[in-house]
Amino acid sequence: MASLLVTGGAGFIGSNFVHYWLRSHPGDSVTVLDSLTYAGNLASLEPARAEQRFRFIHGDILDRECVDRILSDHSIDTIVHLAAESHVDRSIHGPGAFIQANLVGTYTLLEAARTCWLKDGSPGNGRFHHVSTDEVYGSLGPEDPAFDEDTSYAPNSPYSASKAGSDHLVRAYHHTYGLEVTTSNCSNNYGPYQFPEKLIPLMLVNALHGRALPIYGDGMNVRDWLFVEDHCRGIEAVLLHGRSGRTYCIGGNTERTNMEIVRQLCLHLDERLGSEPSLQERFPDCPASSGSTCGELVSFVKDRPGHDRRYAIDATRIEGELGFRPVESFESGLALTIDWYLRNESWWRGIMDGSYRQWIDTNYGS
Ligand code: NAD
Ligand code: TDX
Repeated sequence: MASLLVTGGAGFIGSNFVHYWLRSHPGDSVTVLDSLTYAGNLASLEPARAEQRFRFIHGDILDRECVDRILSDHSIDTIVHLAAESHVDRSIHGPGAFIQANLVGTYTLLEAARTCWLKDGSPGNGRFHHVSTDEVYGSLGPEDPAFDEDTSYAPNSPYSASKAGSDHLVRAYHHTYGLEVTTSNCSNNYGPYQFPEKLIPLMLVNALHGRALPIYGDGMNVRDWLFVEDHCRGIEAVLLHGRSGRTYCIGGNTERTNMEIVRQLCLHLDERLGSEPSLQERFPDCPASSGSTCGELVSFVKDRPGHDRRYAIDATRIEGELGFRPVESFESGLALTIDWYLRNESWWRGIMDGSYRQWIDTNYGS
């Protein structure tokens, strides 16, 4: 029986990971440490909160005492580190928070793990898994081969630079101190519980309200999309079978331009709302509710500064070594995602109208 600490477990991927792990590993316990920034949402953990094997701790990965206490009080043997500032646009406007959370936060966790697990300098029983991103490798040209584990680092945004720095720290703690670590660098995720500032949920929520769909630049930037539960399966494969000290790239083998993503999302919504009167009643401002198309909401806006053109992952290592392959296609994953947002309106409404934030400030401090 393992005792996991999931940092950032109230965020998008973290909450999906917690649900996936509790479901798939009935003997394990899961402790979440999350400071509940604007991106953290306790409602995303609601289904887990009834489980005795689950505990939520409101705290910051930068708080060394708090991390030390958790590691020893709950005999943590596995850290799955997801806590981070994660939105590229926010990193452009305010890089400081990214350096603190992503770089200093990862350093703080590594120090705590080293102190707890390598007490007498000999290898202990703990494993530190670091969840990172393909953005650390920079931007690809149209004909370039996809990123793999040997691609040189070339981060272009304050976000990706802070993640790159954290990857290097994790590597260094393995080489210098012998800490048992693994790192995964994943492509763009989408799915349930994603904060509606990222491309897919933002476009979805805007389209339902008949608001503009803001496409940066020419809309031809390419991302490699992976359904979030497949990412969770990939992390699981690395945790269970990955080699210590090794890095694994995880991708969806699904390169799409942003325009293709938005077009497909619009077609899907046109079909659902065009044929379901109950959805038309709930979302009267969506063009699809009155026989028109969501595509008419597309609006080209000023490009993101330093906008990376293309990301793609070559997942040969994780496929060959660990037998991991995504289960969902982009089409099935997108359908699941849209369906989830339509069924869970109260989740995203609470974020959009500020009532959730008020509740957090009252109960947990701002
Ligand atoms: P998210 O922004 O949805 O969630 C981040 C969570 O971390 C939030 O719950 C937040 O409250 C928490 N957090 C932030 N700073 C903290 C701190 N100092 N102490 C404790 N908790 C803190 O992010 P996400 O999209 O779920 O991403 C999770 C991880 O996966 C990140 O490390 C990100 O870099 C990486 N990643 C994300 C994607 C993607 O497409 N979303 C792809 C590859 C890798
Ligand atoms: O309104 C928008 N319009 C638009 O054209 C938004 C929010 C995004 N975009 C574009 C920018 C990107 O080319 O869509 C693409 C995806 O944007 P984001 O959802 O912001 O994701 P990205 O910048 O690619 O980064 C994501 O994937 C890698 C996650 O946010 C990171 O945390 C992860 O590491």
